[in-house]
Amino acid sequence: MFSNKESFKRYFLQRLEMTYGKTFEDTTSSDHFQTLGHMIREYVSSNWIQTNEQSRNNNGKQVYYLSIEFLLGRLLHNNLINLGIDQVVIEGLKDLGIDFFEVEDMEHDAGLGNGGLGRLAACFLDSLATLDLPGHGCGIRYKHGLFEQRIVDGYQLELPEQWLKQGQVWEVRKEDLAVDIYFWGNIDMYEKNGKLQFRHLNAETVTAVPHDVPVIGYHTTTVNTLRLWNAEPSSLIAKDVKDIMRYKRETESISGFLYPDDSNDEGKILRLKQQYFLVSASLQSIIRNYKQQYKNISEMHHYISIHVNDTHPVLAIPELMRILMDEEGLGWDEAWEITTNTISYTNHTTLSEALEQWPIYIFQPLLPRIYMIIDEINERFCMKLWKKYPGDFLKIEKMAIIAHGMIKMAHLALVGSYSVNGVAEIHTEILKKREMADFYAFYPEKFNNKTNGITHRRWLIKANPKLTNLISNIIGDKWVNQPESLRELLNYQEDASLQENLAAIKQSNKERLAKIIKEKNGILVDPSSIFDVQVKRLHAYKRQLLNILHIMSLYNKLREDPSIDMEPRTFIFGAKASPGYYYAKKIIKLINTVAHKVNNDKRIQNKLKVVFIENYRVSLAEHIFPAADVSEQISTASKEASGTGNMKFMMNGALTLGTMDGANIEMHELVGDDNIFIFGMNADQVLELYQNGGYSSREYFYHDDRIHEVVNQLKNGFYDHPVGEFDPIFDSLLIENDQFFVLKDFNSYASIHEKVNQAFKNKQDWLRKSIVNIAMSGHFSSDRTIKEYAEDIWRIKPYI
Ligand code: CR6
Repeated sequence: MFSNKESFKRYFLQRLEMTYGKTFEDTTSSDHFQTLGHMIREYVSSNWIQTNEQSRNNNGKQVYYLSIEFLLGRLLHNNLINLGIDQVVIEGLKDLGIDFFEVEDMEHDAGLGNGGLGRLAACFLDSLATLDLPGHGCGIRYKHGLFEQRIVDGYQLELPEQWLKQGQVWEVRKEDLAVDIYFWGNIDMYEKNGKLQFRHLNAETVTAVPHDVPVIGYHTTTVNTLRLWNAEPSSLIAKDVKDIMRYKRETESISGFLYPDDSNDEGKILRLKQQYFLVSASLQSIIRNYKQQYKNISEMHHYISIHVNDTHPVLAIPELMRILMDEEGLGWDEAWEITTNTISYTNHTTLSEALEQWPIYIFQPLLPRIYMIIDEINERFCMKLWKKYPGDFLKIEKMAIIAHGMIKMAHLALVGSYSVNGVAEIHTEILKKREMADFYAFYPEKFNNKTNGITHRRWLIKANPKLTNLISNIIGDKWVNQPESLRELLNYQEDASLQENLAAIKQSNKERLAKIIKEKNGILVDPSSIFDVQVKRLHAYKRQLLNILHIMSLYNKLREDPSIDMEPRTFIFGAKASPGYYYAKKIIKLINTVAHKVNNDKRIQNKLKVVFIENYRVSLAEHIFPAADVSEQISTASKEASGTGNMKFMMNGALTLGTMDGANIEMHELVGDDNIFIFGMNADQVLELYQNGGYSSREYFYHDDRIHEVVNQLKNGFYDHPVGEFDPIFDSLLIENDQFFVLKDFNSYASIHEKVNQAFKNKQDWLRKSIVNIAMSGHFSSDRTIKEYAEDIWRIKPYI
């Protein structure tokens, strides 16, 4: 049906009429989207079946990637590109008078994630399928994804997200593969044939129903599966209607909404329920599949790898133990051998507030059998520690999985897995040397680094088709399958016609974004100004505050002398703050307050504009990255584990202005000093300051006029804000001694901005720098990352 334009048009019209029973003229964009989506699903179904068959027949190892988040965004256009039928469809629709991009707009983003961690999982799925690797995702089908952000009077408001409202074209509900999950109740121990047995009594049962989404590889026949679990009531006999209603409500709330936290531990019982729900449903289904194919459960780890994305799915360790012992009848030692050769774990942060811990008093009643198993794992681990460090109570207490009434999920992950990786070189080093130093000494062989990556198919080929064509015209299209060969562009960095074409493409991408800003914000921005962009979650450590304070100081300078030498600048922000994160929401209000004044000040001759784009999400990001000149990656060094937005900007030719943090360090190493703008303290300096003290933010406040002025403006109503509005920000800087060194890094930040200002004047050299960045960005394709996971951690091979 997609072999050529004519056949596509015929099928499309036929399907449209059959489904909606109205004439073509009466159909809507939404009808077009639904029809196209269903056609694609049908089109891939034979490859989907075939991929499943392949994995059943070739006795190869499979990996299951367990993640509490998959931030997929939209799938239509990506699926078309991966299937190689995008042109047929776009042209075919055009013949029918339909604008494909209007149809694309009908798709709701699947926002089943907060930020980097969830988007990483989505990029990984794309790379796994494209590389023909047997790797599948397991997640939760949240009814409401990440909240929709509205900005009203400068403040963030949150609305429930409704991606499922019009149904989901991509998913297939598989009721026959549902499994039951047990919460609460008590464990009955009894003896049978001289063996201790465990039985879960009086449990509350929840049924997990899988909804499978095809994951389509790029120009290949591989179609892997993302299995999203929906929580539903099981056929329970309840006493009265009220009871049934309560049970139904509580059950459905398990997959009701995604927790809107990023880098933060959310200690809620519902969150724990979600975690166990995901893990138990996934493991039951993985083992059921395994047993259909192989007889011997003792060899499971040769055929299956289970990856836990951060600690949220770490209960996979005790759950696998439970199944192997209680259901498959293995003894502890054998079950432990299998488990610790099956599970691998990625750590995504060193922020201590993000390290999950559960109080026993909450955990034990909810998951009684799982608690018993964790307790036993802890006992045995502590015994080993005792052997190695006899008498060192302090160390054992520090490393124990259970201590002071709390269960430490990261410790459980470290003990129960065979591989532990960080997500950028510096991050892994910090884990080894600092945060997890004791564990590194005990299990040095488990630790390894896997620097994050992004799929260049979505973030370059889809998001920036003009740049894609330009690159292929210069170096051919080998880079599409081997992104590292983008390096060949280095030979053309001085090429005047490439530079010119690149400039024209950037310009047109900026015009497209300017149009969006006009429509959404009613602000006119100049597409020839420098687009300086910071888009990411709002968090103190990411230092959006540093950015806005610097903008305030630029504004002060301009007010004094509007004729100063300054390239016109448009500062663009996009960020959601966790609804309960009061401080982060104040920063959003500050950005909008500054924007309001600056954008309406005629005296500064449009040299400065500030825009906060509402409801930042994947589909918007696809318009933002290609339009950026400058990428702000300004976290306090040591705090950002990797970052992945930094890679998307780089791939689209923006120049990075950043600290030596996360993957910025590897970007710097690849492009060299001349092609990146680095500022501020490095991680060692920051960590040293945390450890030994000696920083006083007030000194910077009192001794630096520029800092003094902007910080005072938070208090003195300069921005026409209500009294006290920004006190929490003021206090964080001066009373709480500026935990993220905003004031300390301020001058260095302002200087590097001045350097950017000068560099932008030299158009040719700027474009050369931009080419170098694109050329070196292939290293950050998630294909590279996934190959490393596949070879070093999972030991899986392609199907074909
Ligand atoms: N917030 C890190 O902070 C990293 C991603 C993906 C994060 C970020 O630096 O790029 O994971 N960590 O590895 C967590 O979510 C815990 C993130 O997205």
